[in-house]
Amino acid sequence: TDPALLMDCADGVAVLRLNRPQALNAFTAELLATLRETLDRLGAEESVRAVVITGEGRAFCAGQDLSDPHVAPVPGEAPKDIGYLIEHFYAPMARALRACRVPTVCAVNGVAAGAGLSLALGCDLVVASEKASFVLGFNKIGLVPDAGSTWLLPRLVGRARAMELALLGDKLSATDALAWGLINRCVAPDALLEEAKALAVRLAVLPTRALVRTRQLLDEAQTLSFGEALKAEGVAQSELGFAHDYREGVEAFMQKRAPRYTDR
Ligand code: T3D
Repeated sequence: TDPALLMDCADGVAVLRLNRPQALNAFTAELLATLRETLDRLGAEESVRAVVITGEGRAFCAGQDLSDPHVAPVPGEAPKDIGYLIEHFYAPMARALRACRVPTVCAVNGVAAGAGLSLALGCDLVVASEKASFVLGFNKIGLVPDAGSTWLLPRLVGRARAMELALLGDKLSATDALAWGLINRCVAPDALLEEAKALAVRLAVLPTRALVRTRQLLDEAQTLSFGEALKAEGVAQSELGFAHDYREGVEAFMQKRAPRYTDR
């Protein structure tokens, strides 16, 4: 059988494809572990400077595979501890994504449901096909949103819209998702991968370390006061000020040439 996660690399961009199309790319524990390990590994590979995540087939990802008897309830059997799955598979994947040492772009090719939506929103930039849609759906199976979506959603769209998505669980079209500020771009299905790759290539030639530090600062500032955020910016700026890429960036600007960034 095909591996559940496919990868190819070109121009400093690694493209990851969730590859369980027959199951709408639903997550298994194995797929979650592979995704986490892959994100960690790619972040440490010098030749990789950005990651694109997309799905094979008509869906992006339907969230947890509810037909997996190891996880989902089976009639007549005792309930399983799904907290274990969250702690050891979903949370580590979400953390690896948010801590990835290179920028991430999601190319949402079809429906993103449950933790599939969390995966998409956890990326730095999100491009969706006009055919894509977003649905939390946890409300319909008696669970709470997970894999980071309780944190991400209200920050992206505000509490009112986050509550609507979480409590009603309606499917949001890609055009509405764009209008709501949930995603960055909505493009024709045929243009999706090229658009996502083009954004990733742009990110790949920028100073990786500064980009990743920027993500970290924006995330951390959510719980800081204005004064604390100013301090955190100062710490990061001082660190980057000693690094190669700052010197290279200014030098290239003054010499009117393209910079060559290398810091990680
Ligand atoms: O243990 C835990 O659950 C904890 C972990 C939590 C993390 C989570 O992500 S929980 C949330 C799990 N996901 C969902 O609840 C979403 C369920 N799926 C849907 O709501 C819909 O299928 C979609 C909105 C994703 C797509 O709708 P649509 O109309 O395009 O397709 P469909 O007809 O509903 O589905 C097509 C097939 O895929 C269908 O099977 P069939 O009838 O062709 O044999 C459907 O059962 C199957 N499928 C869809 N989602 C899943 C799935 N099979 C297993 N797991 C799924 N998540």
